[in-house]
Amino acid sequence: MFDPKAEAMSLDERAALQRHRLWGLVDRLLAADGVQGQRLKEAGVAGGSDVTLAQLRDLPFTTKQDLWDNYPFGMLAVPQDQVAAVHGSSGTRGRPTLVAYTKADLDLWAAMCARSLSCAGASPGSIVHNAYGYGLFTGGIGIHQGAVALGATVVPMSGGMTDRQVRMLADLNADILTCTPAYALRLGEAVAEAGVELPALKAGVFGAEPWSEELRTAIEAVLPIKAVDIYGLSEVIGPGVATECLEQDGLHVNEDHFIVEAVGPSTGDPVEDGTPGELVFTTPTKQALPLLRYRTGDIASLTRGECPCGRTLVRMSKVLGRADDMLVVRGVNVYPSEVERVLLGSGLVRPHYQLVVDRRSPSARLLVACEAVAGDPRGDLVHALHETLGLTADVFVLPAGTVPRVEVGKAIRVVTWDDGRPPIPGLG
Ligand code: DLL
Repeated sequence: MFDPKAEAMSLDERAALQRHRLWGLVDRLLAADGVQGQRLKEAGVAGGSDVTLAQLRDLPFTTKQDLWDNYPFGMLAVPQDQVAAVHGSSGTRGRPTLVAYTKADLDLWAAMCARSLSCAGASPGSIVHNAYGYGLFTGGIGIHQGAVALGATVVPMSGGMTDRQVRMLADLNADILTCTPAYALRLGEAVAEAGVELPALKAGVFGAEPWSEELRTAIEAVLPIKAVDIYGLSEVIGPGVATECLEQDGLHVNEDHFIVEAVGPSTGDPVEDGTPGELVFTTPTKQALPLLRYRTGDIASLTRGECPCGRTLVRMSKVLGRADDMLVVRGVNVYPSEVERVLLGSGLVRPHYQLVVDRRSPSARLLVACEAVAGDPRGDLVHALHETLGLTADVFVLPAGTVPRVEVGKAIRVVTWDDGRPPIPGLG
């Protein structure tokens, strides 16, 4: 563990720490008198000492809309000259979301990412091949700072130029690979094509997009590693909010800095542990952009109880999907990751796929483009999707190597076909 005292703390001790920190956060938000402070006042909160941990659930939520409404710096809780860096989400879904960090926030973020890398077995002296994109996106620079804080050697590859990535992986003997899961798969394929062996590589820390257990199996089949999941979002800090350890049984949430709740996406009321809900985070120690009960839109369940690794942190399940990513096809609601599970779990297709929602007529159709391992799996896949998910889909088998691979950025699992030519060739 990077910080055993914090990660394996007794539950009572951690609750006391959270309470103390929450108190400080409420006071800072009230003093900043921004949108969050004003809502607290409207809710009758006059100071941090008014709020216990159990009362957190009664405090107002913060949403992405608040960040947009106050774009770019309207939600700062420190003077702007204390901002050391800005980052943001890729904004592929529309408007960019910008977040700010003080120097202390950057140190916190580095420590969180160092914890994540340690979760995967990295240690001082490790060589971390970092193929997350560098730039406004938090993946590249976040993991980079974490590797430095850990005392590892970081290779700042960023995404793309896959041939060069394979060369560097082999030449520098990296033991840890960090990138999106879709790119890990592409790299695995490229390593095999190049006929290269990577005996030093031990683990991969993959996140920034949903990925199923079946995709994990596919990645572990093409790379000689244990693949662990890392979760985070720019608004909360970036990568390093939660990470799986080598037990691969849920992601440890760094709840001494990110207090997590799961709530019903439509009700906003807490759901029981073990039940999927929308994750909500409070950031009691962040300075520039502290958030109270931030609604992520990400759906996952929480589990408490000690892990064999010794961490006592609450665990979140893999993210099932985002509330706004759910597909509604002929009355059936599914997350793309559920379709992924069925496709990859069938063993009939290669682990590259693309979902296309055909909206050219009023009743939308779901088209699934994939590559067969052998023969013609269409009938079996249509049946499996219907049996498992109740989903009616049309399956298209494309020639090997023609389903688009992700080289840079997040995988776009679903595209829409509104009119004209199909978004990828080969769909009838
Ligand atoms: O994706 C931060 C990150 C970078 C996490 C590298 C992990 C590794 P954003 O670009 O702001 O930040 O996007 C955040 O991505 O709300 C989720 O919907 C999704 N997401 C992030 N990690 C996971 C994951 C980064 N492990 C949004 N599983 C989040 C599923 C994930 N979805």
